[in-house]
Amino acid sequence: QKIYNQLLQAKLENKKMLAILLDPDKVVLENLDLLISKINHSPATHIFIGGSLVTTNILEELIVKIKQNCDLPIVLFPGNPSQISDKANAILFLSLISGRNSDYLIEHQVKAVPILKQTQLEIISTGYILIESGNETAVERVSKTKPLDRNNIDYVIQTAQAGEMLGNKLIYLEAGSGAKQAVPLEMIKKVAQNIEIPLVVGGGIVNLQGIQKTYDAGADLVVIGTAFENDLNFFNE
Ligand code: 1GP
Repeated sequence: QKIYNQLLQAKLENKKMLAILLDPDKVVLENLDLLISKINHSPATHIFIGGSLVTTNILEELIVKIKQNCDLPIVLFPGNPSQISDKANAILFLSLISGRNSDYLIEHQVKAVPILKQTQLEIISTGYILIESGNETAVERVSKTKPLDRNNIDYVIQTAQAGEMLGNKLIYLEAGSGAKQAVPLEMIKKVAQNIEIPLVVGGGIVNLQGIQKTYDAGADLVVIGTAFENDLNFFNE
């Protein structure tokens, strides 16, 4: 439980963490050296890898190449059980607890077990909560679930608390990749106040001020995907 223990320790010391999310389908392997050098010069503490339609071949090649030149822990953020590779360090074992599609609540997880049993991956149980963000995001489309109402903070708190009571080790508030609106700061604040486990927030955060505000609201780890993908100098701002 090395990576999770580091997350707990960081939370305890109020050290904020940052994950850069790489979608293997969007990474151009020829540009990987530059990408890795930008990551190494960024404040990132973790690399998350995942996407909606990734094949394992690209995934493994990408992880191996990153590991050659980068020491950050690599955490899988899979859309389905085909996106598991033992080349990574850990996996967010997600259950989409905001949705009512049993495939994403438990079925994919059951199917993933025989694959996971053959790996040494650290498994981090994560309550994944999709929040309405002003546009239909890939998570909503692929999972065929409705995001939670961004104005109904009480229901989101209760969902997060249910995840914690079920044994989730992390709660991830997700607006969706490329979201028009990020998770509301007031919601982050209230959820953070009402759970003990670390809080991950991502989706639609497009500048450094947005990251800072998300931390100030109570997030322990922020995920940045699209903004860095579009501009490798994002962190030089
Ligand atoms: C998506 O939370 C992540 O799963 C990151 O979203 O691409 O909008 O940064 P962005």
